[in-house]
Amino acid sequence: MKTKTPLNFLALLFVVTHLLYLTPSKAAEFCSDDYYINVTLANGARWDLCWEQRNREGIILHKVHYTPAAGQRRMVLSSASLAQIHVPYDDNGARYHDISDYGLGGSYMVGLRQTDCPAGKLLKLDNKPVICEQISQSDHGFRYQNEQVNIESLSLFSVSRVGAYHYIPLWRFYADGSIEPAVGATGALQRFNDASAEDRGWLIADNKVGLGHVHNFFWKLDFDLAGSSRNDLIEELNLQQQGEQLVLQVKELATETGRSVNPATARRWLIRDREQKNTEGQALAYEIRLPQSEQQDRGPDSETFTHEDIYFTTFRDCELYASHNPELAGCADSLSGFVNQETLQGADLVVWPSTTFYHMPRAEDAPFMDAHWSYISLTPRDWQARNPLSPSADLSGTDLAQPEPEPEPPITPPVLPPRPPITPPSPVPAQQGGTGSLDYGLLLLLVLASWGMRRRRNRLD
Ligand SMILES: [Ca+2]
Ligand SMILES: [Ca+2]
Ligand SMILES: [Ca+2]
Ligand SMILES: [Cu+2]
Repeated sequence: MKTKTPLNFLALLFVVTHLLYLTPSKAAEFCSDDYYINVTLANGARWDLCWEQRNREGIILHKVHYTPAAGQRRMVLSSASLAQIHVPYDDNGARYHDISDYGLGGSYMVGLRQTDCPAGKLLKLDNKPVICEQISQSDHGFRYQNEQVNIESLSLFSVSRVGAYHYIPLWRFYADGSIEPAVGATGALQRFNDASAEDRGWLIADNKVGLGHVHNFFWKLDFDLAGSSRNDLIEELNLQQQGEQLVLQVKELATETGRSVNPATARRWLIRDREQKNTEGQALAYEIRLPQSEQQDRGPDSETFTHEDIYFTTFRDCELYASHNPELAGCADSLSGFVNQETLQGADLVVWPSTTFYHMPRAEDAPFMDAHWSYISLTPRDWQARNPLSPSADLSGTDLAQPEPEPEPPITPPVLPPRPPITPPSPVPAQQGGTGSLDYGLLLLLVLASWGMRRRRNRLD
C-alpha cells in the first residue's frame, strides 16, 4: 500500500487534533465523566464503560461496551464485579468470606502511586487513586506467513488489603473482544500453627506450619448482550465421544441452575442473544470457560454454594454476594438459594462463575508471597463475522466450494494382479497346519530327482 504524502498526513493530523481539542471528552451516557473509561486501542478497537467503588465489592464495572475496529458498538455486560472470596482453611480454624464480611473497597482499598502504574493513568475517587488504567501489549494476536499483529488490551486493576492478604482484582479487555477477569492473591500468609499441624499445611520454617487453605473466587456478571436484557439465553456445550468421533451437544438451560466443569467433555457455556446477529446472520454470543480446574472445592453442607462451579440466575437487586448475602427483602443467603427454579427464558440473566486456588504455603511465601493469578475466560463467539484484528480478505475455506480434485496416484507399491491359486497335487491330501502343499510338491520333485541321479551314478559305476 502506498503511504500518504507528508503534506496530506500533516493536514489530517491538524484536523484530528483540532477535533479532539474542540470536543474535550465524549459525554458518557450512563455516568458522569469522572467515572467513565473510554479507550481506543491501536488497531481501532474501543472499550468504554463506567466504574463505581463500593465498600464490599470494591470496583464494580457498568455498561461495558465493545466496538470492534470498523465495527458496531454493542453492550456486553450491564455490570461486572467480584462477588465473593471464600477462604476455608484445612484445619477448619477459619472460613473467611472476605468480600461480604470485610470488603475490597473503602478503607480496604489501597491508594495507588504512579510507580504502581507504569505508563498508565490513575483514576481517583475523592482524590484517592484507586484504579490503574493501562494499555498492555501481548504477542501474537495472530500470525499467518508474514502477516502478524500483537494484540493490545485495556487493563484495569485495583489493590485491596484484607488482613495480611493483598488482592489485585484485574480486568483485561482485549482488542478482539475477549475479556479476562482475574484476581491476584499476594501479601503475606494469614494463619500458622506449630509442627503438630504439618498435615494441615506445610512446614515452612522450624516448627512453623503455614496452614493450607482454598481461595474460592466468585464473579457476578450481568451480561446484557447488545444492550437488551430479556432476550439472552444460556447454552451448555459438551463434546461426547461416539466411536472415534467427538459430537457436539448443545443444550439450552431452561431454569436457574448450578453447573460444574467437565474436562472429559470440554464443557463450556454460551450466553447468546436470541435476536441480534452478526453480518453472517449468526446470533451474537460470548463463551464462558473456567480453564483453571486443576482443583475444586466441594465444601461441607453448610457451604452448598461451593458445590457447583458456575451458577445461572435471574437478576435480583438484593443478590449481591455468592455467600453471606444479606437476607433482606426475602433474599437468600447464598447462590444455592438464589437458584430457586425461576425460568431463564425471557429473564434478565446473571452468570456467577467461580474458580478455585488451593494454596499450599511454601518457604518462599515469606516474608511476602508471589502474586498468584486466578482467572476465567470470556470470549466472543460470532460477535463478529471475522477476526477483527486482520485487515486481510478472508480466503479461508474457499477451496471447499471447488470441485473435488482428481485422486492422486498412490505412493505405495502398485497393486499386482492376483496370484493364481496354488492347488496341491491331487494324490497328496491337503494337510491342516504345518507344512503347506507347495512343500509337498517340492519334496516329490526332490525325491524323484535324487532317485534319477542315483540311478545315473550307479550306471556310471
Ligand atoms: Ca440481549
Ligand atoms: Ca432466583
Ligand atoms: Ca442480564
Ligand atoms: Cu492463600
